[in-house]
Amino acid sequence: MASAARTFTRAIARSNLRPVARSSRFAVPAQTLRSAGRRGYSSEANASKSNSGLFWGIGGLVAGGAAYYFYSSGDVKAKVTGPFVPTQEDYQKVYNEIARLLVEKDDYDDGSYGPVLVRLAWHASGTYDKETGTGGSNGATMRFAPESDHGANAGLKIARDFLEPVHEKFPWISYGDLWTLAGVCAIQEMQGPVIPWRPGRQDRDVAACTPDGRLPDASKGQDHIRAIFGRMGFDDREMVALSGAHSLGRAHTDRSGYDGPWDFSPTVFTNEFFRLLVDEKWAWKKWNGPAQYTDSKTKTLMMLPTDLALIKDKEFKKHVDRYAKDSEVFFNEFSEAFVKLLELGVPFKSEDRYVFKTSE
Ligand code: HIF
Repeated sequence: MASAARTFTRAIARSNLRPVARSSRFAVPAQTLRSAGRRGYSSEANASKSNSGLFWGIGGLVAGGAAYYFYSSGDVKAKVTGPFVPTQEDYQKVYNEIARLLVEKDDYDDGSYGPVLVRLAWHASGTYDKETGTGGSNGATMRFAPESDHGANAGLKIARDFLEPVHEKFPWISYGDLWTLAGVCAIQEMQGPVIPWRPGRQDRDVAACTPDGRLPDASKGQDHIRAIFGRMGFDDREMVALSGAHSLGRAHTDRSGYDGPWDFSPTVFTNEFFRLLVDEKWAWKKWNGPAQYTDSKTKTLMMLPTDLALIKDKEFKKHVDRYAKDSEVFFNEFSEAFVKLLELGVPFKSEDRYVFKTSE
């Protein structure tokens, strides 16, 4: 299956796609290095107004103070006598391990677990309700039924299981932090924008599970998108920016019932989703499955009814056009919106965010 990813990558190389720019706000050095064809970079400084300066600071006490974890990894020999307080360096190790597994386990879907990790991070976070302050990635309640069985979460066990060995290796990290960090890692490793991230989620028990129906229904239109993402506190611009994540991955008939990828490079983060929305002709797919669109030219791509709503609605369309034209603007605005998504409802103790180095 890894060859499928390569096929897609080759398809990009063959096509006339514009080069993908990375977020200048977060990653000017990255952009330079990536455009020179290199994979690794460091982008520590200038992550955002609120996080300039501190990247090696206190990560917050782990596991609510109840359990103390001690360093047992080979590289730290000293006996630690107090509670383990992870630093950015420790979280970078978690990042590196996820990145390593993404490369190692390439026999899945289009050659990467990256997209399904992004979906896990988003579904863990997207249950947030600003009125009640409930839901969100704090708690990682998707570990439990009924939330794990909610229709919208079908298939996400694959992502949770993928991350289990990482949790075994770094038992001090909460699942909420692990899942969101994995989403950040996946986006960055798939050549997306830098996503500054901060720790602080604490796992909660089954009682904190959110009711079914908080995640979006793909068969609906713009009113539904505004209702769901408005409940989380997003505005139109942010809703459209987030939607660009559908440049990643695919739909599966045995999960949502829908079928197919949104673009020709489902393991590379690009602004292709927007370009295809405006450049291609989309028609209803003729099949026995749920109503979805397919591109008239190749009939190999797909769009959900909620995706098409982004060009049917005038206010949404303005942003679709902006992002289709300018990948750098999209990368910047996506990053800001995704940071916000992952932080909804989390009682952070620190304002400081970490920017992780991508793998070499
Ligand atoms: Fe998705 N999304 N999403 N989504 N999504 C699917 C897959 C992915 C919606 C529906 C679906 C967002 C918003 C919405 C990803 C990331 C994000 C699937 C297919 C459906 C049906 C699932 C399957 O069958 O495997 C709806 C209705 C949304 C509101 C408009 C976010 C913005 C785009 C918030 C977001 O980040 C990713 C990644 C996938 C691919 C998963 C995979 O396994 O490849």
